[in-house]
Amino acid sequence: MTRLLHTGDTHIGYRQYNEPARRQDFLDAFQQVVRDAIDENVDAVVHAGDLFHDRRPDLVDLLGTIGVLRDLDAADIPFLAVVGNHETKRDAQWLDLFESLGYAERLGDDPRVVGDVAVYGLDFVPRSRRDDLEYDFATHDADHATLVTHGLFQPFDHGDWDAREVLAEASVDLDAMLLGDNHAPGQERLEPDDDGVDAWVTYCGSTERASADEREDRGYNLVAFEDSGPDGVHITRRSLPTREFRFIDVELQAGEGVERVNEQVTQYDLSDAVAVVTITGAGERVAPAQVEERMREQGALVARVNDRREFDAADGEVDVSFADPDEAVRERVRELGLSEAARSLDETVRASKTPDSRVTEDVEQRVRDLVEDGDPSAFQPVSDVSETTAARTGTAAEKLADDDEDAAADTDTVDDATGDSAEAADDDSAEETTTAGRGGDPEAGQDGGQPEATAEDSEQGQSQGSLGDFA
Ligand SMILES: [Mn+2]
Repeated sequence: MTRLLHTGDTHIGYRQYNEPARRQDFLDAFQQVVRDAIDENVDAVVHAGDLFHDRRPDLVDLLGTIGVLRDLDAADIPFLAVVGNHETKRDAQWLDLFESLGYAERLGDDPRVVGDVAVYGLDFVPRSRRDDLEYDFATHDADHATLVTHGLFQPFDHGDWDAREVLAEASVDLDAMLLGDNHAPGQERLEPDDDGVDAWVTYCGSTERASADEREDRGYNLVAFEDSGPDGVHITRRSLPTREFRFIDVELQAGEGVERVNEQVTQYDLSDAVAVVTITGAGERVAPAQVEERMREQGALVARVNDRREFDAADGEVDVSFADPDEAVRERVRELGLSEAARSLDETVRASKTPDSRVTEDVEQRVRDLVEDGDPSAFQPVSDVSETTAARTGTAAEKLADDDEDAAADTDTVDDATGDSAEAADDDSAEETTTAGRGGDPEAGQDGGQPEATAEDSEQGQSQGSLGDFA
Protein backbone atom coordinates (compact mmCIF):
# COMPACT_ATOMS: atom_id res chain seq x y z
CA MET A 1 0.00 0.00 0.00
CA THR A 2 1.18 3.50 -0.81
CA ARG A 3 -0.09 6.52 1.10
CA LEU A 4 0.10 10.05 -0.19
CA LEU A 5 -0.77 13.18 1.72
CA HIS A 6 -2.57 15.43 -0.76
CA THR A 7 -2.54 19.12 0.08
CA GLY A 8 -2.65 22.43 -1.78
CA ASP A 9 -3.83 26.05 -1.76
CA THR A 10 -1.56 26.88 1.14
CA HIS A 11 -1.31 30.55 0.13
CA ILE A 12 1.78 31.27 2.19
CA GLY A 13 2.44 35.01 2.38
CA TYR A 14 -1.19 36.03 2.32
CA ARG A 15 -1.54 38.89 4.76
CA GLN A 16 -5.28 38.51 5.03
CA TYR A 17 -7.22 41.48 6.42
CA ASN A 18 -3.88 43.26 6.44
CA GLU A 19 -3.16 41.44 9.69
CA PRO A 20 0.40 40.16 10.25
CA ALA A 21 -0.85 37.36 12.48
CA ARG A 22 -2.91 36.04 9.59
CA ARG A 23 0.14 35.91 7.42
CA GLN A 24 1.85 33.70 9.97
CA ASP A 25 -1.27 31.50 10.13
CA PHE A 26 -0.89 30.43 6.52
CA LEU A 27 2.68 29.31 7.11
CA ASP A 28 1.70 27.62 10.38
CA ALA A 29 -0.94 25.60 8.56
CA PHE A 30 1.71 24.35 6.15
CA GLN A 31 3.94 23.47 9.08
CA GLN A 32 1.08 21.51 10.64
CA VAL A 33 0.41 19.57 7.43
CA VAL A 34 4.06 18.58 7.24
CA ARG A 35 4.10 17.61 10.91
CA ASP A 36 1.10 15.34 10.27
CA ALA A 37 2.83 13.87 7.22
CA ILE A 38 5.82 13.00 9.37
CA ASP A 39 3.65 11.58 12.18
CA GLU A 40 1.68 9.50 9.68
CA ASN A 41 4.87 8.53 7.92
CA VAL A 42 3.24 8.91 4.51
CA ASP A 43 5.18 7.88 1.42
CA ALA A 44 5.06 11.38 -0.10
CA VAL A 45 3.40 14.76 0.22
CA VAL A 46 1.83 15.90 -3.04
CA HIS A 47 1.06 19.59 -3.38
CA ALA A 48 -1.56 20.61 -5.95
CA GLY A 49 -0.46 24.24 -6.39
CA ASP A 50 -0.73 27.68 -4.79
CA LEU A 51 1.92 27.06 -2.18
CA PHE A 52 2.35 30.83 -2.29
CA HIS A 53 -0.34 33.47 -2.39
CA ASP A 54 1.42 35.40 -5.10
CA ARG A 55 4.40 35.13 -7.33
CA ARG A 56 6.52 37.47 -5.29
CA PRO A 57 6.67 35.95 -1.83
CA ASP A 58 8.81 37.88 0.62
CA LEU A 59 12.09 36.54 1.86
CA VAL A 60 10.52 35.75 5.21
CA ASP A 61 7.90 33.56 3.49
CA LEU A 62 10.56 31.81 1.46
CA LEU A 63 12.70 31.17 4.51
CA GLY A 64 9.70 29.86 6.44
CA THR A 65 8.74 27.58 3.58
CA ILE A 66 12.25 26.23 3.19
CA GLY A 67 12.36 25.55 6.93
CA VAL A 68 9.20 23.45 6.70
CA LEU A 69 10.38 21.61 3.60
CA ARG A 70 13.66 20.89 5.33
CA ASP A 71 11.79 19.14 8.17
CA LEU A 72 10.01 16.97 5.63
CA ASP A 73 13.24 16.20 3.87
CA ALA A 74 14.89 15.24 7.16
CA ALA A 75 12.07 12.70 7.63
CA ASP A 76 12.91 11.38 4.16
CA ILE A 77 9.48 12.14 2.76
CA PRO A 78 9.47 13.57 -0.77
CA PHE A 79 7.57 16.76 -1.56
CA LEU A 80 6.09 16.51 -5.06
CA ALA A 81 4.36 19.56 -6.46
CA VAL A 82 2.88 21.49 -9.36
CA VAL A 83 2.60 25.24 -9.89
CA GLY A 84 -0.71 27.01 -9.24
CA ASN A 85 -2.17 30.12 -10.83
CA HIS A 86 -1.34 32.38 -7.91
CA GLU A 87 2.37 31.74 -7.90
CA THR A 88 3.11 31.24 -11.61
CA LYS A 89 6.15 33.15 -12.74
CA ARG A 90 7.11 33.60 -16.32
CA ASP A 91 10.14 31.43 -16.55
CA ALA A 92 11.59 29.61 -13.56
CA GLN A 93 9.25 28.83 -10.70
CA TRP A 94 9.81 28.98 -6.95
CA LEU A 95 9.39 25.25 -7.01
CA ASP A 96 12.50 25.02 -9.20
CA LEU A 97 14.47 26.80 -6.50
CA PHE A 98 13.29 24.30 -3.88
CA GLU A 99 14.07 21.48 -6.28
CA SER A 100 17.59 22.79 -6.80
CA LEU A 101 18.02 22.80 -3.03
CA GLY A 102 16.87 19.18 -2.92
CA TYR A 103 13.70 19.91 -0.95
CA ALA A 104 11.07 19.41 -3.64
CA GLU A 105 10.38 17.75 -6.96
CA ARG A 106 8.37 19.32 -9.71
CA LEU A 107 5.90 16.85 -11.21
CA GLY A 108 5.42 16.57 -14.96
CA ASP A 109 4.87 14.21 -17.89
CA ASP A 110 7.33 11.62 -16.65
CA PRO A 111 6.12 9.41 -13.83
CA ARG A 112 7.56 9.93 -10.37
CA VAL A 113 7.03 6.49 -8.92
CA VAL A 114 6.30 6.38 -5.20
CA GLY A 115 5.77 2.81 -4.00
CA ASP A 116 2.97 1.41 -6.17
CA VAL A 117 1.97 4.74 -7.65
CA ALA A 118 3.15 6.64 -10.71
CA VAL A 119 2.58 10.32 -9.97
CA TYR A 120 2.25 12.82 -12.83
CA GLY A 121 1.82 16.56 -12.69
CA LEU A 122 0.32 19.34 -14.75
CA ASP A 123 0.84 22.96 -13.73
CA PHE A 124 -2.09 25.35 -13.93
CA VAL A 125 -2.92 25.95 -17.59
CA PRO A 126 -4.62 29.20 -18.64
CA ARG A 127 -7.87 28.67 -20.48
CA SER A 128 -6.49 29.89 -23.79
CA ARG A 129 -3.93 27.09 -23.84
CA ARG A 130 -6.00 24.12 -22.82
CA ASP A 131 -7.10 23.11 -26.31
CA ASP A 132 -3.49 22.59 -27.33
CA LEU A 133 -2.63 20.22 -24.50
CA GLU A 134 -1.44 16.75 -25.51
CA TYR A 135 -1.77 14.94 -22.18
CA ASP A 136 1.11 12.85 -23.39
CA PHE A 137 2.37 11.12 -20.27
CA ALA A 138 5.31 8.71 -20.38
CA THR A 139 4.38 5.11 -19.59
CA HIS A 140 4.94 3.45 -16.23
CA ASP A 141 4.75 -0.04 -14.78
CA ALA A 142 3.34 0.81 -11.35
CA ASP A 143 -0.01 -0.56 -10.10
CA HIS A 144 -1.57 2.89 -9.99
CA ALA A 145 -1.29 6.22 -11.70
CA THR A 146 -2.44 9.60 -10.50
CA LEU A 147 -2.34 13.13 -11.87
CA VAL A 148 -1.76 16.16 -9.66
CA THR A 149 -3.00 19.41 -11.16
CA HIS A 150 -4.41 22.84 -10.45
CA GLY A 151 -7.58 24.32 -11.90
CA LEU A 152 -11.33 24.51 -11.46
CA PHE A 153 -12.64 21.20 -12.72
CA GLN A 154 -16.06 19.82 -13.36
CA PRO A 155 -17.87 17.93 -11.89
CA PHE A 156 -17.21 20.30 -8.98
CA ASP A 157 -18.85 23.69 -8.56
CA HIS A 158 -17.37 26.54 -10.58
CA GLY A 159 -15.59 24.06 -12.85
CA ASP A 160 -14.51 25.54 -16.17
CA TRP A 161 -12.53 22.49 -17.26
CA ASP A 162 -13.90 18.96 -17.47
CA ALA A 163 -11.92 16.40 -15.46
CA ARG A 164 -13.50 13.66 -17.54
CA GLU A 165 -12.03 15.17 -20.68
CA VAL A 166 -8.53 15.23 -19.18
CA LEU A 167 -8.86 11.63 -17.99
CA ALA A 168 -10.18 10.49 -21.38
CA GLU A 169 -7.40 12.20 -23.31
CA ALA A 170 -4.54 11.23 -21.02
CA SER A 171 -2.17 8.73 -22.62
CA VAL A 172 -2.09 6.64 -19.42
CA ASP A 173 -4.99 5.31 -17.36
CA LEU A 174 -5.33 7.37 -14.23
CA ASP A 175 -7.02 6.13 -11.07
CA ALA A 176 -7.24 9.52 -9.44
CA MET A 177 -6.83 13.22 -10.07
CA LEU A 178 -5.51 15.05 -7.02
CA LEU A 179 -6.59 18.65 -7.46
CA GLY A 180 -5.95 22.13 -6.17
CA ASP A 181 -7.51 25.55 -6.87
CA ASN A 182 -11.01 25.06 -5.54
CA HIS A 183 -10.68 25.81 -1.85
CA ALA A 184 -13.70 23.69 -1.01
CA PRO A 185 -12.73 20.07 -0.42
CA GLY A 186 -14.59 17.38 -2.33
CA GLN A 187 -14.34 13.95 -3.85
CA GLU A 188 -16.25 12.20 -6.62
CA ARG A 189 -15.92 8.94 -8.45
CA LEU A 190 -16.32 9.36 -12.20
CA GLU A 191 -18.03 6.17 -13.36
CA PRO A 192 -17.23 4.58 -16.70
CA ASP A 193 -18.99 6.17 -19.64
CA ASP A 194 -18.39 5.30 -23.30
CA ASP A 195 -15.08 7.14 -22.87
CA GLY A 196 -13.93 4.40 -20.47
CA VAL A 197 -13.06 6.87 -17.72
CA ASP A 198 -13.16 5.42 -14.23
CA ALA A 199 -11.35 7.48 -11.63
CA TRP A 200 -11.53 9.48 -8.46
CA VAL A 201 -11.33 13.23 -8.62
CA THR A 202 -10.71 15.07 -5.39
CA TYR A 203 -9.94 18.52 -4.03
CA CYS A 204 -8.05 18.67 -0.75
CA GLY A 205 -9.24 22.21 -0.01
CA SER A 206 -7.22 25.09 1.36
CA THR A 207 -5.34 24.80 4.65
CA GLU A 208 -6.37 28.20 6.05
CA ARG A 209 -9.45 30.23 5.24
CA ALA A 210 -8.43 32.44 2.34
CA SER A 211 -11.88 34.01 2.40
CA ALA A 212 -14.72 34.33 4.86
CA ASP A 213 -16.75 32.14 2.52
CA GLU A 214 -14.64 29.17 3.50
CA ARG A 215 -16.64 28.36 6.60
CA GLU A 216 -16.06 24.62 6.88
CA ASP A 217 -13.05 23.10 8.60
CA ARG A 218 -9.84 23.28 6.62
CA GLY A 219 -7.76 20.17 6.03
CA TYR A 220 -6.07 17.83 3.59
CA ASN A 221 -6.51 14.36 2.11
CA LEU A 222 -4.80 11.11 2.90
CA VAL A 223 -4.94 8.96 -0.23
CA ALA A 224 -4.20 5.26 0.13
CA PHE A 225 -3.55 3.15 -2.96
CA GLU A 226 -4.13 -0.55 -2.34
CA ASP A 227 -5.53 -3.09 -4.83
CA SER A 228 -5.13 -1.91 -8.39
CA GLY A 229 -7.60 0.33 -10.16
CA PRO A 230 -9.79 3.06 -8.73
CA ASP A 231 -11.53 0.54 -6.45
CA GLY A 232 -8.26 0.29 -4.57
CA VAL A 233 -8.02 4.02 -3.93
CA HIS A 234 -9.21 5.27 -0.53
CA ILE A 235 -9.46 8.96 0.21
CA THR A 236 -9.73 10.14 3.79
CA ARG A 237 -10.11 13.71 4.84
CA ARG A 238 -8.29 15.11 7.86
CA SER A 239 -8.99 18.49 9.37
CA LEU A 240 -6.47 20.99 10.61
CA PRO A 241 -6.51 23.21 13.66
CA THR A 242 -6.63 26.69 12.13
CA ARG A 243 -7.24 30.23 13.29
CA GLU A 244 -10.70 30.44 14.77
CA PHE A 245 -13.28 32.18 12.62
CA ARG A 246 -16.48 33.21 14.35
CA PHE A 247 -19.41 33.78 12.04
CA ILE A 248 -22.13 35.79 13.70
CA ASP A 249 -25.22 36.02 11.51
CA VAL A 250 -27.79 38.52 12.70
CA GLU A 251 -31.21 38.87 11.13
CA LEU A 252 -32.70 42.19 12.17
CA GLN A 253 -36.43 42.82 12.52
CA ALA A 254 -38.04 46.14 11.67
CA GLY A 255 -37.04 48.76 14.21
CA GLU A 256 -33.93 46.91 15.36
CA GLY A 257 -30.45 48.27 14.84
CA VAL A 258 -26.94 48.42 16.23
CA GLU A 259 -28.05 47.59 19.81
CA ARG A 260 -29.46 44.28 18.67
CA VAL A 261 -26.30 43.44 16.71
CA ASN A 262 -24.05 44.32 19.63
CA GLU A 263 -26.21 42.29 21.98
CA GLN A 264 -25.53 39.27 19.77
CA VAL A 265 -21.81 40.03 19.55
CA THR A 266 -21.54 40.23 23.32
CA GLN A 267 -22.59 36.60 23.61
CA TYR A 268 -19.41 35.41 21.94
CA ASP A 269 -15.91 35.05 23.22
CA LEU A 270 -14.00 36.30 20.22
CA SER A 271 -10.51 35.97 21.70
CA ASP A 272 -7.93 35.98 18.93
CA ALA A 273 -10.61 35.06 16.41
CA VAL A 274 -11.40 36.47 13.02
CA ALA A 275 -14.97 37.56 13.66
CA VAL A 276 -17.38 38.13 10.81
CA VAL A 277 -20.76 39.66 11.53
CA THR A 278 -23.28 39.32 8.72
CA ILE A 279 -26.43 41.39 8.95
CA THR A 280 -29.57 40.44 7.05
CA GLY A 281 -33.26 41.20 7.38
CA ALA A 282 -34.88 44.58 7.97
CA GLY A 283 -34.15 47.17 10.60
CA GLU A 284 -32.09 50.28 10.77
CA ARG A 285 -28.83 51.10 9.12
CA VAL A 286 -25.88 49.96 11.22
CA ALA A 287 -22.57 51.79 11.29
CA PRO A 288 -19.93 49.05 11.03
CA ALA A 289 -17.50 50.91 13.28
CA GLN A 290 -19.90 50.66 16.21
CA VAL A 291 -20.10 46.91 15.86
CA GLU A 292 -16.39 46.46 15.21
CA GLU A 293 -15.61 48.28 18.43
CA ARG A 294 -17.73 45.83 20.37
CA MET A 295 -16.13 42.92 18.53
CA ARG A 296 -12.68 44.12 19.56
CA GLU A 297 -13.88 44.48 23.15
CA GLN A 298 -14.81 40.81 22.92
CA GLY A 299 -11.22 40.08 21.93
CA ALA A 300 -11.47 39.77 18.15
CA LEU A 301 -8.18 39.81 16.27
CA VAL A 302 -9.99 40.87 13.11
CA ALA A 303 -13.45 42.42 13.08
CA ARG A 304 -15.52 42.46 9.91
CA VAL A 305 -19.09 43.56 9.36
CA ASN A 306 -21.02 42.55 6.26
CA ASP A 307 -24.33 44.23 5.77
CA ARG A 308 -26.25 42.26 3.18
CA ARG A 309 -29.27 44.53 3.29
CA GLU A 310 -30.05 47.05 0.61
CA PHE A 311 -30.98 50.58 1.43
CA ASP A 312 -32.65 53.13 -0.72
CA ALA A 313 -29.88 55.38 -2.02
CA ALA A 314 -31.75 58.49 -0.90
CA ASP A 315 -32.12 57.15 2.60
CA GLY A 316 -29.85 59.02 4.93
CA GLU A 317 -28.09 60.88 2.16
CA VAL A 318 -26.72 64.21 3.20
CA ASP A 319 -27.22 67.01 0.74
CA VAL A 320 -24.32 69.39 0.79
CA SER A 321 -24.83 72.24 -1.61
CA PHE A 322 -21.62 74.17 -1.14
CA ALA A 323 -17.94 73.33 -0.93
CA ASP A 324 -18.60 69.67 -1.61
CA PRO A 325 -15.11 68.18 -1.85
CA ASP A 326 -16.38 65.14 -3.74
CA GLU A 327 -17.93 67.33 -6.39
CA ALA A 328 -14.74 69.37 -6.63
CA VAL A 329 -12.75 66.20 -7.24
CA ARG A 330 -15.29 64.97 -9.78
CA GLU A 331 -15.04 68.25 -11.65
CA ARG A 332 -11.27 68.13 -11.70
CA VAL A 333 -11.31 64.54 -12.94
CA ARG A 334 -13.68 65.57 -15.75
CA GLU A 335 -11.20 68.26 -16.74
CA LEU A 336 -8.39 65.76 -16.95
CA GLY A 337 -9.91 64.30 -20.09
CA LEU A 338 -9.08 60.79 -18.98
CA SER A 339 -9.74 57.84 -21.22
CA GLU A 340 -12.71 55.61 -20.64
CA ALA A 341 -10.34 53.04 -19.19
CA ALA A 342 -8.77 55.48 -16.76
CA ARG A 343 -12.14 56.79 -15.64
CA SER A 344 -13.39 53.29 -15.05
CA LEU A 345 -10.38 52.63 -12.82
CA ASP A 346 -10.83 55.93 -11.04
CA GLU A 347 -14.41 54.96 -10.37
CA THR A 348 -13.30 51.69 -8.79
CA VAL A 349 -10.54 53.20 -6.72
CA ARG A 350 -12.21 56.35 -5.49
CA ALA A 351 -15.88 56.62 -6.06
CA SER A 352 -17.64 53.32 -6.43
CA LYS A 353 -19.32 51.06 -3.96
CA THR A 354 -16.37 48.70 -4.17
CA PRO A 355 -15.36 48.02 -0.58
CA ASP A 356 -11.81 49.00 0.30
CA SER A 357 -10.90 45.40 0.79
CA ARG A 358 -11.60 44.58 -2.83
CA VAL A 359 -10.19 47.61 -4.61
CA THR A 360 -6.87 46.02 -5.59
CA GLU A 361 -8.58 42.94 -6.90
CA ASP A 362 -11.26 44.80 -8.83
CA VAL A 363 -8.79 47.20 -10.41
CA GLU A 364 -6.66 44.30 -11.54
CA GLN A 365 -9.69 42.58 -12.97
CA ARG A 366 -10.72 45.70 -14.86
CA VAL A 367 -7.28 46.15 -16.33
CA ARG A 368 -7.24 42.51 -17.35
CA ASP A 369 -10.67 42.79 -18.97
CA LEU A 370 -9.66 45.93 -20.84
CA VAL A 371 -6.47 44.33 -22.09
CA GLU A 372 -8.35 41.21 -23.13
CA ASP A 373 -10.92 43.26 -25.01
CA GLY A 374 -7.99 44.74 -26.92
CA ASP A 375 -9.93 47.86 -27.87
CA PRO A 376 -7.42 50.72 -28.06
CA SER A 377 -10.18 53.33 -28.21
CA ALA A 378 -10.94 52.67 -24.55
CA PHE A 379 -7.53 54.15 -23.80
CA GLN A 380 -7.99 57.30 -25.87
CA PRO A 381 -8.34 60.53 -23.92
CA VAL A 382 -11.83 61.92 -24.36
CA SER A 383 -12.15 64.57 -27.02
CA ASP A 384 -14.67 66.86 -25.37
CA VAL A 385 -12.22 68.58 -23.08
CA SER A 386 -11.23 72.14 -23.57
CA GLU A 387 -8.07 72.75 -25.62
CA THR A 388 -6.14 74.05 -22.66
CA THR A 389 -7.03 71.12 -20.43
CA ALA A 390 -6.15 68.67 -23.17
CA ALA A 391 -2.85 70.38 -23.77
CA ARG A 392 -2.07 70.32 -20.10
CA THR A 393 -2.93 66.71 -19.48
CA GLY A 394 -2.59 65.13 -22.89
CA THR A 395 0.86 63.79 -22.24
CA ALA A 396 -0.12 61.77 -19.23
CA ALA A 397 -3.27 60.45 -20.83
CA GLU A 398 -1.50 59.50 -24.03
CA LYS A 399 1.19 57.82 -22.06
CA LEU A 400 -1.40 55.68 -20.38
CA ALA A 401 -2.93 54.84 -23.73
CA ASP A 402 0.43 53.93 -25.25
CA ASP A 403 1.45 51.74 -22.39
CA ASP A 404 -1.77 49.87 -22.40
CA GLU A 405 -1.62 49.32 -26.13
CA ASP A 406 1.73 47.64 -25.61
CA ALA A 407 0.12 45.46 -23.03
CA ALA A 408 -2.76 44.62 -25.34
CA ALA A 409 -0.34 43.45 -28.01
CA ASP A 410 1.07 41.10 -25.46
CA THR A 411 -2.21 39.64 -24.29
CA ASP A 412 -1.04 36.08 -24.40
CA THR A 413 1.83 36.73 -22.06
CA VAL A 414 -0.41 38.64 -19.72
CA ASP A 415 -2.62 35.59 -19.68
CA ASP A 416 0.36 33.40 -18.91
CA ALA A 417 1.65 35.58 -16.22
CA THR A 418 -1.60 36.20 -14.45
CA GLY A 419 -3.45 33.13 -15.68
CA ASP A 420 -6.15 32.86 -13.23
CA SER A 421 -9.00 30.53 -12.86
CA ALA A 422 -10.47 32.31 -9.94
CA GLU A 423 -12.86 34.72 -11.60
CA ALA A 424 -15.49 32.13 -12.24
CA ALA A 425 -15.41 30.95 -8.70
CA ASP A 426 -15.06 34.28 -7.05
CA ASP A 427 -18.47 34.46 -5.49
CA ASP A 428 -17.42 36.54 -2.55
CA SER A 429 -19.32 39.48 -3.88
CA ALA A 430 -21.02 40.48 -0.69
CA GLU A 431 -20.32 44.00 0.30
CA GLU A 432 -17.93 44.13 3.16
CA THR A 433 -17.10 46.99 5.37
CA THR A 434 -13.89 47.43 7.18
CA THR A 435 -12.08 50.05 9.10
CA ALA A 436 -8.84 49.09 7.42
CA GLY A 437 -7.71 51.70 4.98
CA ARG A 438 -7.08 51.32 1.29
CA GLY A 439 -3.99 49.40 0.48
CA GLY A 440 -5.01 46.34 2.43
CA ASP A 441 -4.76 42.96 0.86
CA PRO A 442 -7.80 42.19 -1.14
CA GLU A 443 -10.16 39.83 0.55
CA ALA A 444 -9.93 36.61 -1.31
CA GLY A 445 -12.71 34.96 -3.17
CA GLN A 446 -13.13 31.24 -3.42
CA ASP A 447 -9.69 30.89 -4.77
CA GLY A 448 -8.07 33.33 -2.49
CA GLY A 449 -8.41 36.18 -4.91
CA GLN A 450 -6.40 37.20 -7.87
CA PRO A 451 -2.67 36.95 -8.04
CA GLU A 452 -1.47 40.04 -6.34
CA ALA A 453 0.01 42.04 -9.13
CA THR A 454 0.93 41.92 -12.73
CA ALA A 455 3.41 44.72 -12.34
CA GLU A 456 6.33 42.36 -11.96
CA ASP A 457 6.43 42.01 -15.69
CA SER A 458 7.23 45.63 -15.90
CA GLU A 459 7.51 45.78 -19.65
CA GLN A 460 3.78 45.39 -19.69
CA GLY A 461 3.35 49.01 -19.06
CA GLN A 462 3.87 51.63 -16.49
CA SER A 463 0.17 52.02 -16.09
CA GLN A 464 0.13 48.65 -14.41
CA GLY A 465 3.23 49.55 -12.51
CA SER A 466 1.61 52.63 -11.13
CA LEU A 467 -1.48 50.66 -10.18
CA GLY A 468 0.88 48.80 -7.94
CA ASP A 469 0.82 51.88 -5.77
CA PHE A 470 -2.62 50.82 -4.67
CA ALA A 471 -1.54 47.24 -4.00
MN1 LIG B 1 -5.73 28.79 -4.36
